[in-house]
Formats: sequence, structure tokens, C-alpha cells
Amino acid sequence: MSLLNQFKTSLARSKSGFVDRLGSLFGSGEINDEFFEELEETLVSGDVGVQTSLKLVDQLREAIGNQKVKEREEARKLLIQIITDTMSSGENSTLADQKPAVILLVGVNGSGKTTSAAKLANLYRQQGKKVLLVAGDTFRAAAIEQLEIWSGRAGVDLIKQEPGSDPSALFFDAMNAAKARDADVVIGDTAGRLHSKYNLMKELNKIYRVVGRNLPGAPHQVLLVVDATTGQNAVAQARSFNEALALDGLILAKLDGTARGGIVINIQDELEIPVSYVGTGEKIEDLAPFNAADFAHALLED
Ligand SMILES: Nc1nc2c(ncn2[C@@H]2O[C@H](COP(=O)(O)OP(=O)(O)OP(=O)(O)O)[C@@H](O)[C@H]2O)c(=O)[nH]1
Ligand SMILES: [Mg+2]
Repeated sequence: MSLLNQFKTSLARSKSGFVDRLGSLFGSGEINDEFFEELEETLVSGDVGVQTSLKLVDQLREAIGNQKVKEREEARKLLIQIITDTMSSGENSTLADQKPAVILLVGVNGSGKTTSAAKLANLYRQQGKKVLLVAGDTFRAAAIEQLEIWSGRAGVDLIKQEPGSDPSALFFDAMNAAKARDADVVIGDTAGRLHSKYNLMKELNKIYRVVGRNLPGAPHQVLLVVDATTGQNAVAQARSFNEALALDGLILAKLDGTARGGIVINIQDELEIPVSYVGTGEKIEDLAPFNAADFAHALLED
């Protein structure tokens, strides 16, 4: 499936709400104050956030003025361009050429970390890379088993330890294993944690430092996995994790499960953390590298 179609399918639920309302706004009719007001309301209702919505509407108003656009249909193209420009910094967030390249997935409980780790492993393996998964959620036996099943499906090796063991020690060993096994990409799952829990955030920080001590420069990509259905709270999560770890990007999981989908624009605009991937379903292949233009078209075109 093409990226555009993947976004369209995953935004299908938004069809009954946000995307549909946006689409009908850009049908026939003149451009007047009511149009701008309704557009702002619609964007806010789609989780774009008040400030970001205002900004987008202002940019559109300016572009419409500059280009003397009269038709709503033409204004649609302008908004597609504005959203594309806002979102494009997340594209091509490819991994540096280090070997092994280390990716760490973090996030609150249940956001989609373990599933996304498996999806990423699958993606890199399909590119011919030798991938190593790390079962960094050592708190729950079930979490280790879950990743073990996924690693089997993705056809990649898994590094794990007994439930209850120290995740930093596990990651230290995993770096050794990655070097010994000549892995190209190491993908580390971590336990879910509330962004407001100081000790748990400190533990993540320790993992980060231990990885870097064993392998200078690593981790090369720290990705926050955010559940698209959590709405505005996702912005607060991104802010806290970014303060603790300096995030390189986001994985927006469960975009297929929300009637809104505008939260990505909000996070990108407010925090300038690029969206690297979008989760579009529960299966291993349901992960799409982010593409700004495709996303904007999926939001605004029928
Ligand atoms: N529809 C849909 N479901 C998803 C997606 N990603 C993950 N899920 C589901 O969300 C649930 C939680 O996913 P996990 O990967 O276990 O989440 P986690 O962040 O590892 O959870 P904890 O380890 O408990 O913190 C599972 O039922 C997944 O199948 C997605 O992109 N779309
Ligand atoms: Mg998990």
C-alpha cells in the first residue's frame, strides 16, 4: 500500500469527524470570516491545539490575501502546502551510519512501544539489516514474552534477561552482544512509565548513559512512542520525555484508532520534535515512515 493510502486508511476513523468536517469546509462557497472561524474550530476539534490552529489559520489568511484566492477549493491547496511545510522536518529521519546503530523506544504505559519495536525491527530486517531486539521492559515477565513472540515473527534475535533484572545492566550486555554478533541495528524496548514519575525518568536516563558508555555516541535515536488516541495529553508527555532525554523523534501509534489525528501537527509545531513514524494498525507491517505531503493530502483531500 502506498504511504498516502496508508495514511488515508489509518485516518479512516477521522472520516466521521475531523477529516470529514475539514473536507466539507473546502467545498464550494466564498471565503469569509465565517469560513476562517469554522476552520479554526474544526482544527481545534481535531486535536491540532488552540495555538497551532490559530497559527495555521493566520498563515492561510495571509496566503489567501497574497495570492488573491477567491475559491475555497483553491484555499484547500494552500492549506495542504502550509501543513506540509509545518510537518516536513520529520521526514527522512534516517539513522546515522553508525554500526551498530542504537534506537531506544520510550513512552507512557500502553502507548505502543513493544509493538512499535517489533514493527521497526521488521522494517529494518526487510532492508537487509541485521537487527537485534532488546527486551528492556524487565518489570513484567509478560512483556519479555510478548517481545519474544514478536521477534520470532520479525525473524530477528532477542536479547533478554530474567524478569526483575536491572534494565541498565541488560542494555550494557546488549551492546556487547550487538558488537559480538555484528548487528547493524539495535532496537531497545523499555518499560512504560508515567512522564511525571521522577525516579522512573531517572532510570531511563541511566539506561541512556550506560548505553553511551559502552558504545560512544549511542543511543543514536531516542523515539517517544505516543498513543494518538490520548489527545492533548500527548503534548505534555512529549514535553516531559524531551526534557529528560532529548528526543530525536516520535512514533505516533494508533493513528488508525482516533477520530482526530491532528495531534501530530500540534506536537510538531509546539515542541519541534519531528514525527518519524506513524503506527497504522496492530500488525507487524503497520508502520509507515512519516511523509509530510502525504499526511497533509490524506487530511485534506477526498
Ligand atoms: N490499532 C492499533 N493498535 C496498536 C498500534 N500500536 C500498538 N497497538 C496496540 O496497543 C496495545 C498496546 O501496545 P504495546 O506495544 O504492548 O504497548 P506498550 O507501550 O509496549 O505497553 P506497556 O509495555 O504496557 O507500557 C496493543 O494491544 C497493541 O496491539 C497501532 O498502531 N494501531
Ligand atoms: Mg511494552
